Amino acid sequence: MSTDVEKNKYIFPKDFWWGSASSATQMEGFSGAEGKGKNIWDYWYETEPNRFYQGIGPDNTSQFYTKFFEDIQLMKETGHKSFRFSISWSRMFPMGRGDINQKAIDFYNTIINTLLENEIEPFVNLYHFDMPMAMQDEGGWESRSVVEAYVEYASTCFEHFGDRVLKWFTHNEPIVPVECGYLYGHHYPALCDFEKAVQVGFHSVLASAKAIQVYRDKELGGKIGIILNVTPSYPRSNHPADLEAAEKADLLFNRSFLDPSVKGEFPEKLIDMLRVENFLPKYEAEDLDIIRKNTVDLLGINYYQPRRVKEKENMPNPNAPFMPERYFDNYDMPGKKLNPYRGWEIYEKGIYDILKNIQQNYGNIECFISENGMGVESEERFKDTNGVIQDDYRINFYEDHLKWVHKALNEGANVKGFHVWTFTDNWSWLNSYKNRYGLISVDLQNDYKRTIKKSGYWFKKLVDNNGF
Ligand code: BGP
Repeated sequence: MSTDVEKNKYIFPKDFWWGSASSATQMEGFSGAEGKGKNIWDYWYETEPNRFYQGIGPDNTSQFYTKFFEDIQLMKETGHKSFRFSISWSRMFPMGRGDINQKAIDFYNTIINTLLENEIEPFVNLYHFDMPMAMQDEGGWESRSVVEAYVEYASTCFEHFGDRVLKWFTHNEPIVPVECGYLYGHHYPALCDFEKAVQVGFHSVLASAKAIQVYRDKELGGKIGIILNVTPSYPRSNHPADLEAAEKADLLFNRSFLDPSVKGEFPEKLIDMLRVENFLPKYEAEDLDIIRKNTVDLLGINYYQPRRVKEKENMPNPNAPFMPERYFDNYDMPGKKLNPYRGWEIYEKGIYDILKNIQQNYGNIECFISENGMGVESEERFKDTNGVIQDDYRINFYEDHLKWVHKALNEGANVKGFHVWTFTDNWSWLNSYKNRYGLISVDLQNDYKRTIKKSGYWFKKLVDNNGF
């Protein structure tokens, strides 16, 4: 008689890190309570609620702040071996620095202890798009003093939680606040200013290196890394003009963080591009040395969609604000597979290409898939008579990506785990609750009631069998 395990084709190594990822602003709730200070999301919602889908703001999230006991039990039920959450900087330090909020320390201590009691390893991220408003008033990542405040905050987290947390991350997708906050208007302060964007990017890299340095000095015995959305840039064709466009997009959006984080230096070609355009950031003499000496131990890779580019066809008005798109046009591939709700292309092989790139060009550094997922609108339509959402599309999405992860692994990629985005349906920035990503649904109309979806049961089986 064949067992389940024998039937499985895609078996992963022992101790593979199966779990999910989340972020403070997207799940905690109580955004103006329990001593927490405002972050940019609280402020933005207060001042421009119309920007948020159906006017739902960051206070009205899945309420992990009070429901975490139930949630951690659900993690257990769905097979989690690890769970990534982020610490809210403005919950720890309501003003960004100075007075610390004891309730925040108690809260995160309880989360960490409860996870460990349930044999779920906490992976802790320090920054997930959530600048404290007091720090934004000082210029956010544009400002050097904010870099110092962040390092103080990181150091405090290591001191309080570093005896039990052995996997730390300095940032989640640090290119996103650069793009969304300083180029395309999706995050506060919603500017369009390439010079500031470059400075914000540089300071985020510097903040990461400085936090790594502080972590290492404390000799706490864990690992520290960064989480990047290493979206591959695929050229429309092999024509040299398309190849060059893809290389430029890759330099700006991927290698700007990947190279300094893993190799300790910015790519020469990127520096040249910025120099030619007169957009090099301001920095101090010792910064490059700090970045060189403090590279990551571990790389988290978030993957949702590829980037496709082609040669720039029409040159923009030279007097218009400088945008990265001066170097390339985005290319919409005909017949692409699409998640229509989020508007993102689904290209499973992208996850393999990233892993191979890390294997071949980044010293095969230890890495894991730190986010992958599919957001779907109006998921209630897939509820069965027992109220369970039959999200087969999500199961297929994960399996189709995991097959490529498995192939990379077989070819020697140093990939240690797979975290789905996300655990419970959560609040998605400007999209609020439009698209649901969870293994577990949250009913906003019924006291945030949690119900495991079909994908949650699938995930449990996946983890139990260590594959599928
Ligand atoms: C990633 C972020 C997450 C999450 C996810 C889904 O880029 O790290 O915070 O939100 O994308 O995107 P969205 O919520 O915009 O649909």
